[in-house]
Amino acid sequence: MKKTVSVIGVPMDLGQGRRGVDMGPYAIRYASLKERIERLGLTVNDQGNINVPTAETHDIDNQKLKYLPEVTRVSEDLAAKVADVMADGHFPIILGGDHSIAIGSIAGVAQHVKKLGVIWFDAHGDMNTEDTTPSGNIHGMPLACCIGIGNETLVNIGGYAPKLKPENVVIVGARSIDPEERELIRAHNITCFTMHEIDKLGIAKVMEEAIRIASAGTDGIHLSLDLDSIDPDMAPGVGTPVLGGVTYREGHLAMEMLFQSDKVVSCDLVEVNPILDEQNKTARTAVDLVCSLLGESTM
Ligand code: 6HN
Ligand code: MN
Ligand code: MN
Ligand code: MN
Repeated sequence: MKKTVSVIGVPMDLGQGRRGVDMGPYAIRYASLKERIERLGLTVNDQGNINVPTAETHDIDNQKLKYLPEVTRVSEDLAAKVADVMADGHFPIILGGDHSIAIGSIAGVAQHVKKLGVIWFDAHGDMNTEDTTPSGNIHGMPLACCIGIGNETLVNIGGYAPKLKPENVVIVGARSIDPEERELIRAHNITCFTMHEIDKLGIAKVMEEAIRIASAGTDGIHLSLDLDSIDPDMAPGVGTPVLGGVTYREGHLAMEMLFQSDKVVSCDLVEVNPILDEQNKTARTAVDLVCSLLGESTM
């Protein structure tokens, strides 16, 4: 585990339709992110926020991919920032914002860790392209962009593509996948552990497999943690909640196993929307989980 953590906020709400997720970085900081990580003996370097344009100042000029120019600009800025802190030897924690920010964060990480695996904790697949999207919302597309399919501009953020090999990508916690998205996941041979597998095999077995697949032939794992992977009882403050999610304890065991693997090099915490939340519960869950990822133990 690296000794310095760099926190990068991305107040992004242009990748989906519900306002308030732009306040996610503030909500997560307010849940004592820095203090909690410092208690683990790590140094925390808060880099502040990446500048994100306000929705009111821009038109949705493309119904297929809403706010494409704005999301592109933010993704490029974020990729550069993440690459910079990785070059300094830091562990980046990127605070969303909606999940479209993973396009930029992974572009930055994979610039350093060229053979990168990803564990995508999510109720959704985020594997839509501009041809399959039912919503036009870019937060439903970041994983597809990272494996090199979909909109050309988004696929090439950071000036290179693809960022990931599908064989090193694992989705965990899925329970709401669009029909065409399912076809893409299958066609690209991406491993997807849905809630069905978690119920049946148990989270320990699922994570053991997920870590094995994401680390096979790679030099590190990026964790993209969408808080809607967690059951709405512990994470109600998300834009697209889905019943029947990962429990609080399952989430913790997953993070503890990732810590023990010593493979994780970076992570995103996304989709925390304080306007939809109950007394910042979702941000607090996010902080609890990331502390487990960084080695907080129960005794
Ligand atoms: N997320 N599959 C839906 C869409 O609009 O493409 C929902 C995506 C949700 C994305 O939660 O990050
Ligand atoms: Mn620097
Ligand atoms: Mn997502
Ligand atoms: Mn999701």
